[in-house]
Amino acid sequence: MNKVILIFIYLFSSILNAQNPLFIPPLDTGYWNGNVRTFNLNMQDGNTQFLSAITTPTSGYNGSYLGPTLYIRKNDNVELNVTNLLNEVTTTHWHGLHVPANMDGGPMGNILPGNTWTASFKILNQASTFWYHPHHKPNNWQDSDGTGGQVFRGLAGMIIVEDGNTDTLSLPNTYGVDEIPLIIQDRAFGSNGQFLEFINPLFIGRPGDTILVNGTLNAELQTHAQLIRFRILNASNTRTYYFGFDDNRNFDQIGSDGGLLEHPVSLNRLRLSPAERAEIVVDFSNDQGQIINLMSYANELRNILLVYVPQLLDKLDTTNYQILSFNIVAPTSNPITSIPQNLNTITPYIELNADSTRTFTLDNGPPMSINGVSLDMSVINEEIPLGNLEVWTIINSSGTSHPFHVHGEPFQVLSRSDGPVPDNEKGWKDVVFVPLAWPPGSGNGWVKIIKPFNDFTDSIFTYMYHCHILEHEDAGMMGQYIVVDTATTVLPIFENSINTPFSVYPNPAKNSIWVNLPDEMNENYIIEIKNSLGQLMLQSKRELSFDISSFPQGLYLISIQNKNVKATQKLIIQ
Ligand SMILES: [Cu+2]
Repeated sequence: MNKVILIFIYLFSSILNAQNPLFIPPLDTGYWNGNVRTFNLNMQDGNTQFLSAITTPTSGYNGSYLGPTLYIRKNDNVELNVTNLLNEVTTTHWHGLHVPANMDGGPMGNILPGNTWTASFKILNQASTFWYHPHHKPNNWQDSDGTGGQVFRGLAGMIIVEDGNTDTLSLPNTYGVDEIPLIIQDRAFGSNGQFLEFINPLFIGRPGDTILVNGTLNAELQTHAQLIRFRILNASNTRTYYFGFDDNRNFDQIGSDGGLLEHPVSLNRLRLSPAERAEIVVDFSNDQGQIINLMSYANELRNILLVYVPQLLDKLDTTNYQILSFNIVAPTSNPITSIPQNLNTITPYIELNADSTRTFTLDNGPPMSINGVSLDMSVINEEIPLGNLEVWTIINSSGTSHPFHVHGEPFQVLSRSDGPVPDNEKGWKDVVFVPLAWPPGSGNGWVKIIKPFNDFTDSIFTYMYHCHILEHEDAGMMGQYIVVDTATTVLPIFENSINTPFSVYPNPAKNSIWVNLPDEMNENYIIEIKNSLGQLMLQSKRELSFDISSFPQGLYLISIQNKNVKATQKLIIQ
């Protein structure tokens, strides 16, 4: 009897520890529609087998979990048709790409169930690793239709941009062979195979106790005894990793979020907080026949993640653990044998040349906030003149560290409270780890960044800045900015002020609105309400009060028109 139980336990634990071949997301180079590189992405629900003999309800792009890796080249004109086959409102944001605000897919870019949103833009970014994921604002951070809930279910994918520079550099670049995407996530599983979202109820986050790489549990990659390039994306909701190899070998970091570094930087540890990316090259050429493990040396990092409430630290914060195992086999026939020492030219911005400085103070609240206010979709927090170069100081007044992300162009890191800017951070970034004060009680942690605001203006559609712990962003640690051309933009027509020719009450609204017209427009008017995608939601020639209770939350434009006047303003539906 005991023997039977022992055998059963042995079988069960060997199933749990069995290595599964690392899944490589398919590379999608799109199709050409004229001179436009076109992609179709369906956001859909499904079931995914992570565990043996049991499936997990999940969501993905063009599949049940994660999505294809999109391959794009700088200067391409791209069109991405994103169809929402989910049963809830969502958006898709192109994380790190510098695109017009109305193509950015932030919380204003709602895609209703059954609808397709077409994002079209030209790729201005230089070669790097980017990603795409939903960016929908929930009512409450725990709601499943928020960014945190939707990404946790599996909605995320990688974007690779290449350019003329990477064409000339002799770097490993055969996708799936010597160039491997690694999408790192933590999840937890319930007894029916379902994802468990809140295993640490003390924490505003969705931490897991199990690592998935490209959606593979206990992943093993059979790879070659040569230089292998990894594009690492931390697509976890909450968790920061401290990568290293179990033989403590050095590796070269060649790229950060927004581009290649100037020169390879040799490291044996790499910290990556949520949404950060790193390209590294590892030399396996002397390792044929060996097993090498990629680890997270999280226990070495614990003191800088959070200090004031030790109960918040979980198993994956306080132990070192395996991320992925490499089984090294023979090299390919023509391997890359060395990497160039000059990878990119990065001209540092000069702090003294900044047009403006701003500070952003992150606070855990409650409620979570930036500069004392939680996200309010009806408030534009910052108005930035087109062409500005700005120094932003991100101050962390809380007891936990936060990865801070700014939409739009990438930025450079000028200085940080926890020491000199490390060499692997002296490149293009769009997420920066803002440490807590260390040692505790020594004031605030902070990071100073410098960022340009070029190319696109929009007085209605906003860009976001926020903590990229997705639950912090969903809980309100997020703000909105617009970029305005001060020479040409006439803002008042879109503002709710006494100068506008009509008013809407209440605004923001929940169930119904009333429109007050000026005298000169009392006859023969048309009122229209369009959603943020420009779709007509309502048109009326007579009424002045409207039931809007069925409209999804978000930003709308309400306009009134007669033969002489047309006026438009924002309407926020909560
Ligand atoms: Cu945060």
